[in-house]
Amino acid sequence: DTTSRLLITGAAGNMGKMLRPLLRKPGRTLRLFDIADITDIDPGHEEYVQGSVTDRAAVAAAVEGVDAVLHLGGLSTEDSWENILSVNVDGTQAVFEAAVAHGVTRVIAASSNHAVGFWTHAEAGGDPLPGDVPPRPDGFYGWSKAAVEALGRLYHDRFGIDVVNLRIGSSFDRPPNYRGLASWMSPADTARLIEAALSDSAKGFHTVWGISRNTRSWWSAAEGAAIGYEPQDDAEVFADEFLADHEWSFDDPILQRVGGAFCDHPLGQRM
Ligand code: 15L
Repeated sequence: DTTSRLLITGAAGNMGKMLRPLLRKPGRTLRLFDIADITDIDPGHEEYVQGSVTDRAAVAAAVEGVDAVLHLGGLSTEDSWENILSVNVDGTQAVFEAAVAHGVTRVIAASSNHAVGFWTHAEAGGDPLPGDVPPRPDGFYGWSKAAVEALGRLYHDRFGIDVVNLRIGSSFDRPPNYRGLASWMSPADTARLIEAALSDSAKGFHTVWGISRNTRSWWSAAEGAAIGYEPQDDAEVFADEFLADHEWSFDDPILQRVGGAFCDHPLGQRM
């Protein structure tokens, strides 16, 4: 890929922190955008623009002059309807609007498994759950991610920009809980997925699951493979640890639904 300047929104968040060292490469500058302070900039490879996705002028300034945007900025779990609308929906629309205004032709948007959280293992019928199942959000947060995916579709169809929606499972250093044996995406695989999403194979419009090659995954790998994503890690290496006090069964309400416990969390209540 020829991305010489990549904007990362939400660069001070969990994923941003994890990804900065992994996305650094010769000839590429990471422009980091976040409302929070970032004090450990690597001046040879990084620039820092402070601001909020809810500030359109700040978003426009951050987008100007980049080749691609990795949009991670937003609320990452359930929150009030007002906050979700302003940060995740308005915030994402501001990013797309700025991309069009400044001729940026690629946006990679962080969506989430919670956009389709109420799909069940039984409904997948023994097949991997495809990337194109209709939205079934499991809360206001998941609903905003379905809205983000649809905004990407709109900006792709209207303006022809390349859009990759990453329907992320659990992107952390290690699986956060036993559900993570299915939903985990390792840091190295997360970086691999983003490199694939920046590559020529990802031109057009794509919605891909963001997971590692987990033995227990039941979400489709096909959409990722189509853009050249080849995951290398498997959460199974953590199985002994997590299955010491849990039996693995798709009758378990946490495991039977894509969104797990999010499906039972009170709507609009901050997690
Ligand atoms: C998400 O969308 C959240 O941002 C993250 O914190 C995890 O909870 C993840 O989903 C998950 O489902 O594990």
